[in-house]
Amino acid sequence: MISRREWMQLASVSGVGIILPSLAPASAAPLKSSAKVVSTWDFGVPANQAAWQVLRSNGSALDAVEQGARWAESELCNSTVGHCGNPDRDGILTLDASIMDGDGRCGAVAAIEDILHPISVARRVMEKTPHVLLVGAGAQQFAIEQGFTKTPLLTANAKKAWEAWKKDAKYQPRINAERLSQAIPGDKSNHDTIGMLAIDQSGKLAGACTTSGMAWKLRGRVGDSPIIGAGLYVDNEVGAATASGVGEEMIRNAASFLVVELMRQGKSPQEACLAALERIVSKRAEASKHLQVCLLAMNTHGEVGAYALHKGFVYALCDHDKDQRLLDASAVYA
Ligand code: SD4
Repeated sequence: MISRREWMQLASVSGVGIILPSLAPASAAPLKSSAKVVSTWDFGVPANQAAWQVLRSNGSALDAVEQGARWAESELCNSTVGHCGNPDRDGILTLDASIMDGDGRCGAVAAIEDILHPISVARRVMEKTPHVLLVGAGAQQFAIEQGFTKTPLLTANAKKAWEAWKKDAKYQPRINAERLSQAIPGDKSNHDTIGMLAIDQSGKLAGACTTSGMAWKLRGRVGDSPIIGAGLYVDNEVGAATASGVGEEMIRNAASFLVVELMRQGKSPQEACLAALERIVSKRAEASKHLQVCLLAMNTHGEVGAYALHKGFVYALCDHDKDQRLLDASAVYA
């Protein structure tokens, strides 16, 4: 197993289409059809690997994206996804997640505290309740009822970063702050969410999205990631889309739903992502120059496309045992 550090070193080479090592066990049975998993950012590579283990053993896309997202929530330690995430401006770490099956079922949790795997709670919301979205204390109560353990998650580093930030607390989202090579304590590292889309061997789609949201957000702020249609949307008849970046823009424009609807009208995933970004720009042209929005889409044929407002968005693709790639997305403001 390649360590996260090694993946990140590969990623930092940052070329188009870096081919990464084979995932196939020597005795693996051939795949029946073209399963595929894609996800946002460079940590998508190892997260895809977790999802791929499910897809290649003929598991469902839904199980695959849950496993991929779980990897990011607990195995990754960065400031914007899962247990190492930076807290809100009151020093409290809150997590957002959603999951959606291509048949239209979906579940989500927002602003949940001290639960390691919000994506699995989101799945329980989908499967065990008549609801779609649970928030805050209610989401945590439901998780505990479902057997999840309450675990204090805020790390010492995240607390230190928050204390440093408080000294000059001006909340200012930054473009691609997560791509800075060095993490500066108190830096406003605001973007980084894993959005993952998969198609399984039977051609069914699913998606997952999980994040700690924006560092130093107002207490109670919910981003796009747990909002079905904003941070994630999946339809077995058309395709799937997910998002990363400043969530308010995705919510304002129902961005993931918009991408899927544009694909339904005949656009390729890439064209649909671009057209959705053009809509975002047309609504808030000035703000769009300073905010990052990243869209990733896949259609039912397994075609993948991505686009961002600004340069720096990379996504990971795994489509058969010998082909893991990290790709640079095109940008509106190149
Ligand atoms: C949010 N979209 O909470 C998330 C943050 C993010 O890359 O994606 N960062 O707004």
